[in-house]
This record gives sequence, structure tokens and C-alpha cells, in this order.
Amino acid sequence: MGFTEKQETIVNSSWEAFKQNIPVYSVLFYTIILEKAPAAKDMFSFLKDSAGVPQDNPRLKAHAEKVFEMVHDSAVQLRANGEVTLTNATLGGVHVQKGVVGPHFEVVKEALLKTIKEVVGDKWSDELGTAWEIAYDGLANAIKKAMT
Ligand code: HEM
Ligand code: ISQ
Repeated sequence: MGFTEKQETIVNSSWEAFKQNIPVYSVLFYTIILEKAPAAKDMFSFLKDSAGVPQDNPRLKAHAEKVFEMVHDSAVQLRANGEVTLTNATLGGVHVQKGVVGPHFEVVKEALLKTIKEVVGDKWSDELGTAWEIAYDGLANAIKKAMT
């Protein structure tokens, strides 16, 4: 079975909830990533010169929002076409140049799922987690392919 209407709907509503408090959720997202992969701090131009995660940095917020927005868009694409096409042709090269490798994608996925868990609170379900995971994996695979 492909990506279902229900899956698209629940990803959609939790993406809307994420957007309600980007300052809080974007800091949470980076904090979880850096807990798991402290060395990743130096990869991000807007993190490397600060102690910890800056609490009010517009570039940090914009980047975090972009990642969630792209995963949401991946869910929409999976529902409509059954596959994910990268719209930004430079994304593979950017990640190669920053030194991103395969295991980093697992770290970002875990952080994304934990952040969504905070976003939805008691509305969390395994079904919701699975839907975000499928959408993320589809997008991550498209980026990884563009990196080779
Ligand atoms: C840059 C998306 C995975 C690290 C970017 C940019 C986007 C993006 C849109 C901005 C590109 C530009 O400036 O033109 C994503 C998505 C991912 C993903 C959607 C997963 C599905 C990862 C992973 C890592 C990573 C796993 C490693 C921890 C970076 C870094 C930059 C970057 C270091 C450059 C940030 C800077 O400007 O300093 N990514 N990314 N990304 N990404 Fe990712
Ligand atoms: C990966 N790529 C770009 C921006 C990001 C922001 C937060 C976490 C991971 C990211």
C-alpha cells in the first residue's frame, strides 16, 4: 500500500502545529541533534561560533523550518506520485561539501521524530511517527542519491 490519505492528513496537521511555535521547536530540534552528534555543530555556519544552541537566530529558525517543510512536502509528493523528486538540484552538492555522511541522516531523523512528538503532545501515535518516518526516508534517499 502506498502513502495513504490518512498519513498525509496527520503529517499535515502536525506540520501546522510545528509552525505555531518555530522558535521553540527549532531550538529543540538542534539541541537533540547536537546531543547525539556533538561534532555536527561545526558543520553549521550559524552554530559553530556560539556556545550551545543560539536561542534566537533567524538563520537557525529558517533552516529548521525548511527541513520540516521539505519533509511535509515529501509526504504530499508520496501521496500524489508515490515517489519523491528533489526540487532543489544543489542540495546533494551542499551536503557533500559540508561533510554530511549516511549516519547523519539517522540522527536527523530521530531528532525530527522526537520534535514532532513534543509538537503534538498527547496526540502522538505510532501511526503518526511512521508517517513522518516514511516521508523523511523518501526525502533522505533522494538527497543521498543526489550526493553520489
Ligand atoms: C544545508 C535540507 C539532512 C547538514 C541544507 C539546506 C537545506 C537542507 C534545504 C540549505 C541548502 C542551501 O543553503 O542552499 C536538508 C534535508 C535533510 C537534510 C531536507 C534531510 C532529509 C542533513 C543532514 C545533515 C545536514 C543529515 C548533517 C547533520 C546540513 C548542513 C548545511 C545544510 C551543515 C549547511 C548549513 C549552513 O548554511 O551552514 N540542508 N538537510 N543536512 N545541511 Fe541539510
Ligand atoms: C539539516 N540540513 C539543514 C538544516 C538543518 C537544520 C537542522 C537540522 C538539520 C538540518
